[in-house]
Amino acid sequence: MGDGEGLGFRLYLITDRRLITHHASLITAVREALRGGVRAIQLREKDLGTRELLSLAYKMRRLTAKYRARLFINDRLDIALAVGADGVHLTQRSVPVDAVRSAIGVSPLLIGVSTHSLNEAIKAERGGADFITLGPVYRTPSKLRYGPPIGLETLKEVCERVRIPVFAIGGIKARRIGQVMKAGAYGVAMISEIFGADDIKGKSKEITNLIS
Ligand code: 3NM
Repeated sequence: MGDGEGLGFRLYLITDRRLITHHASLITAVREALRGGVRAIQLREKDLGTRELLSLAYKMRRLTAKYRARLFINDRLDIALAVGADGVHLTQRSVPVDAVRSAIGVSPLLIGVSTHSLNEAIKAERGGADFITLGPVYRTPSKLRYGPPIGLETLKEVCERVRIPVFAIGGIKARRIGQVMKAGAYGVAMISEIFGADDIKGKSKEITNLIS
């Protein structure tokens, strides 16, 4: 994938069903985002057991396929393969990217990796990641769970040092897209800006217009 040609999306929407307050369900909320132009969804519902997650993943697969959007499954290669997802998204605690890469052989499954520093970004690229998220760029409401913000300077440095696409993550809002793209990000990954919006479809449209 090298320079990112063909990835097909610059907005990477990550799920968190606990944030869905204005919609009946995560499925409804994701449908609104897809209607607003989102082309890649990462299913990330870490508290669900395997069977529940699998059942939700099948639903997401049907829904995203209808909109020709890509589906990624957080951490779980087994579930990604079972539902025919487009990719798996690995964390720093997942099975390492090189092991997943060799396990999937010639499969076209895409591999995204969450990274938080230049060192992790370089390792992910060397291990065979198709793309990375890098963050948190800004302070996120989620209790600094992802560590202190790395800032725009680190984002810029990583974007200069790796060739695979870098998605800025962590506290990304519509008003900050200009600065992260200027720092060299290929795209943005977000949760609350979209799933916390009253109008998920409208917010998705606004953001896809800003980055395409
Ligand atoms: N990963 P929001 S930050 C899931 O830095 C996630 O790797 C991060 O949520 C990382 O868009 C983050 O609401 C939360 O800030 C992103």
